[in-house]
Amino acid sequence: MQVHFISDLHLSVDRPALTAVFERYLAGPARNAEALYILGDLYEYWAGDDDHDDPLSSGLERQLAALAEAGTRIHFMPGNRDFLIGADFARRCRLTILPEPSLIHLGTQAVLLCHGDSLCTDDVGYQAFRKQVRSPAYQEQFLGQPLAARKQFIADIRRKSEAAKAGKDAEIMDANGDAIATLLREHGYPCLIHGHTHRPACHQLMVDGHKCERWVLADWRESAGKASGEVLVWADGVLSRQPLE
Ligand code: LP5
Ligand code: MN
Repeated sequence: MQVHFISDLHLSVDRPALTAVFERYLAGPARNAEALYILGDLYEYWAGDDDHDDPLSSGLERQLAALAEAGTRIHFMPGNRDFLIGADFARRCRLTILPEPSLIHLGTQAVLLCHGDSLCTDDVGYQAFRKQVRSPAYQEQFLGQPLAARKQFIADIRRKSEAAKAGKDAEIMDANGDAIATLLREHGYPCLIHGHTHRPACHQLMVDGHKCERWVLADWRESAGKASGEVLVWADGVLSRQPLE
């Protein structure tokens, strides 16, 4: 029995080789998993569930549904890029949307899942932005606008975000130790799996005398037409990283 974890694919029509890696994964290794957890930023951005008429989205939705049909339960947790993914997308892909954070069990091991951006508490500018765009009232107002206007607005945010990131110290964009400890304490000191920071690692830490592990998922990449990804696989009680091409 296997359980798979992926995040930060940032799929977009501009990265066809990356989409191909994901398609091969869905048709191949993912079929060995009883459950697949997608921990956010599956897409470069998501403007609303009505934004799916391009070949990228419609093809991927069919392939996710085919994986579910073949017996893999698919769970999606929103990232900071695709938190507008909603019930229509979930129905089309035959997946369930998980609240953040979510506590699951792998055998006897409790495992807490989150995207990871909520842990970056030193990034005060981002946390203020996050609070605003995660408000249901703000999202309702945004989703009420025409798709073209939403895409334009997102392009503007992305430009501003890239400019803001260029002026930030790398350290403030990493997960904060106190935020991690608080989250683990609140959930009974489980193992933690998250993405977002693009700093894949397995950290061993002590919280209130409890030994905990924090697995940070790798981001998927495409450069000069060559793409690669990674899946964290739980099998026989052990977590390990498997490269994807
Ligand atoms: O994604 P990544 O890793 O590159 O950067 C993030 C933070 N940036 C973001 C913005 C997204 O990348 C792009 C937007 C995605 C579209 C989602 C749909 C939104 C539609 C509106 C919803 C109702 O998340 C970046 C972090 C970085 O992670 C590391 O943690 O630093 O945060 C920023 O750079 C944000 C800036 O600090 C402040 C905000 C600038 C944008 C201002 C826009 C003003 C409009 C007001 C709307 C609320
Ligand atoms: Mn992210």
